[in-house]
Amino acid sequence: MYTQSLSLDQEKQLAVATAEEQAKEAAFEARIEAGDYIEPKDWMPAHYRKTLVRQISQHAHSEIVGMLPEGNWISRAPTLKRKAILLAKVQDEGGHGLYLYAAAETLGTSRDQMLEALHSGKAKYSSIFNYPTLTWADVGVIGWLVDGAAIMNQVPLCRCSYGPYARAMIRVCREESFHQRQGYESLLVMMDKGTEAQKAMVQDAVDRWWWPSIMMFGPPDDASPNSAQSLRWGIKRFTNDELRQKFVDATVDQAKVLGVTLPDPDMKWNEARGHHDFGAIDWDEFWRVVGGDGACNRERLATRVKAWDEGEWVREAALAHAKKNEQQKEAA
Ligand code: BYC
Repeated sequence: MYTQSLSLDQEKQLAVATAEEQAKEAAFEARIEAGDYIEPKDWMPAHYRKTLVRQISQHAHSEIVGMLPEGNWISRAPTLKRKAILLAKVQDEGGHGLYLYAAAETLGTSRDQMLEALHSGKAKYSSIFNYPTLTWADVGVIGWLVDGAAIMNQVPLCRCSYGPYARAMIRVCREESFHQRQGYESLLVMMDKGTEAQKAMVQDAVDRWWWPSIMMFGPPDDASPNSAQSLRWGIKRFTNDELRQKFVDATVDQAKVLGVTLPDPDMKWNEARGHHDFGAIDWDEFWRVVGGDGACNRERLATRVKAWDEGEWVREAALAHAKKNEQQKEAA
């Protein structure tokens, strides 16, 4: 009665379509294998597109939410020089968000859709931005550790197989490296020339930001559902744990030069591994923060939603202006 059978013609068409899909997929895999960049108009598997939209849009959200913890200190920076540096840095982060939204849009998802996902809590952004910035030293430590971790994670993304993302990352990484250095330099000044209270403030900020910074790299490899496929497609070039280890190894000596202690009694050089061993990460805390229950999740999201709502008249005015220009051009 409910026959599902296809006519011979339909079966043939289906077989041809499947064979075509398979050929496209094989050609795509061969290009990935050869290290080619995939460009917006090229054929790509639906899952590759979806993975990129997920990662790039979440990266973009992280940049614009990442403006908030430091933005909190612009009006309280201790000198004109520090204020100018911080303003430039926070502005750069807004710019990074824009390059990244533009890169994600080339995959066919609109900026409005991406922002709706952020505002409704469906899309993630980096866990690190849900911690509060309690003192001026936090601004320096964010530059040193958070931007340092970001660079470690993002330099390999300059070789991501998707062209628009890879190209956006080149500029982002150049700017991130200035961000890292300004943070480290401001901490060096506090540790070299500061009072005992200022030095203690730096150590306290390191104590609070260290563990969240190494959580930024994401869950351990055996609990990272997306890594294997993203590595095969050349979206990611290293695993979460590999990048975390590189970051720990690079940071230990920087902490020594600075004269601060990393708050991990289990941290020690392991000659056999050629790496530093480090203590257990509190993954319950990580998932709690990712799940929306960190110290500042609600505040961060509410700030973004308010900015979006209050910016409505600006978006309307910009669209009306563009329309008027278009009409004037047509009339001329
Ligand atoms: N926070 O399978 P996994 C910056 C999620 S911006 C929240 O390993 P994947 C900066 C992950 O999304 C920093 N969520 O995922 C800005 C996934 O959930 P969904 C942002 C996290 O994608 C301003 C689930 O956990 N950087 O540095 O293979 C000022 C399982 O994870 C986090 C980027 O976005 C986290 N930390 O690897 C200063 C870089 N970690 O999506 C600094 C680009 C994981 O399946 N992104 N999750 O629901 C990446 O490199 C990768 O997406 C990640 C995660 C390494 C972050």
